[in-house]
Parts: sequence; structure tokens; C-alpha cells
Amino acid sequence: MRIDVLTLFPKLFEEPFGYGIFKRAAENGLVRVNLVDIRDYAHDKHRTADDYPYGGGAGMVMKPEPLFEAVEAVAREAPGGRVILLTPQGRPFRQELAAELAGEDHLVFICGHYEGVDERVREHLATDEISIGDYVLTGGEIPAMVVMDAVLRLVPGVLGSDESPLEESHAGGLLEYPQYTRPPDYRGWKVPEVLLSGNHGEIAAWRREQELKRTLARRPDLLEKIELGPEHRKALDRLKKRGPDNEDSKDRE
Ligand code: J9Q
Repeated sequence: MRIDVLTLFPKLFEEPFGYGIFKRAAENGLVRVNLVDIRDYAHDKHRTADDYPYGGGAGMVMKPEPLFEAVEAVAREAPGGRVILLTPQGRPFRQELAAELAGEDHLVFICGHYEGVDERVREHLATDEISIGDYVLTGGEIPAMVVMDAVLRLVPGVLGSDESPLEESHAGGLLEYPQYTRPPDYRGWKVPEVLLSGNHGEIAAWRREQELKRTLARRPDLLEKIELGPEHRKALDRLKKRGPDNEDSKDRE
């Protein structure tokens, strides 16, 4: 997969993608991340990328010319990629969209800044608009990194065989069960007995119950979106009969 990132701050991407699985993926030729400085496509000696909004108002707007010309330069090297604008107005980013993008050969991310980008970029340049959530940020760089992280780890070969993407939170649509490692007693807080039992059937049942309990307490919306398997169905019925348990809902509204 090729990824082009159009940004005013290309250096921001060097550190996070220079380590671990991303570094290995690049070395193995599974992914190429090409950082494009939007200012390289500005038209003036000051490398201006923004301007005042027509109609007045606070803040600046990103000019269309550098963005169009940067995407066109990328497309001359590698045509046909999805052109993704990160914006709070975009399609909510979830695991299913990550999986969809992981099937593409080429993604181009446009990281907007200031108060926004000229509307013609949305209308005539972007093929996709993505939001990572409802909060105000300074720019699209961190959202682009979030999307890249979620997508790249789904590209075949990027994760090692013991880091299978299937087992993890959200892949199955439920929150993860609690994890423990040594020591078995830390400051008097004990690892649940069942995990030390070596009884794999009981451990699997405990984990199923824990992930359902957590999801019910913290993210009941997730339970409505998914089709539970027969084991999870039965475990959820049992849980609901037993009634609520507040342990998992602390610190939540
Ligand atoms: C560019 N807040 O926010 C949520 N998803 C994307 C964004 C965003 C932002 C500001 C600029 C993207």
C-alpha cells in the first residue's frame, strides 16, 4: 500500500511511523509512506497555503491551488488513490471503515489546518471525508495518524503472526476482557483464580462473560450493532438475569 500525506507539518509523521510494526512494514515493502509538504505547491515566494475567508469571519482558510496541485503531482506518480480529507464533518471512523481502506492499494490523506479548507477541495478533490470523533483539534495530522495506524495494522503481513488483529478490542465488536500478567498478587490485588487454573474451557467462559459485562456497562450501543454467537448469546442472557453490577461503570456518565 502506498500512502501519501499532504500536510503543512511533514516532520510530525517521521517519529510515529519510524518505529515498530510500521518501520518493519516499510522495510518489508508492504507500505510506503510519502510525506508531501503542501507549501512546496504554493505559488508565491512566501509559500502561502492559507488566506482570509470570503464573507469575513475569524481564522484562515486553506487555499485550493496548493492542495489540488499536490494531489495532481501524486496522481501523476500513482493514479487512482482514494483522496481522504480529515474533517469533523466526515464519515465517522470505525473499524469497518479501517478494514475497507486496508483493501486499497493507495491512500492520499489531506490534513487541513486553520478554520478549514476551501469548499472546492471537498467537492472536487476529496473522494472521502473522515472524522475520528466529535472534538475540536488544531489540524488533520493526528486524525490522519489515527486512521493510518488502524488501517496499516490490517494490511496483510504488517502484524506478526502472534499479533493477530482478530483477537483484539472491537474486531469482534465487543470490548476486551481484562488482561493480567505476573505477579499473581500485586499489593494485595489478586489475579482472578480462574486465570491461574489452567482450565481453558473455564477461562474462555470467564473471558466471554467479562467482555459482555464490560460492553453492557460501558458501551451498550455496541451490543445493538453486532450479531452475537451462540456462546455469547447464552452468556448475555445469564448476565441479564443476574441483574446489574456497578463494578464496571465507575467513572462513567
Ligand atoms: C482537521 N478537528 O476532528 C475529528 N476528526 C477530524 C477532525 C479534524 C479537526 C480539525 C482539523 C480534522
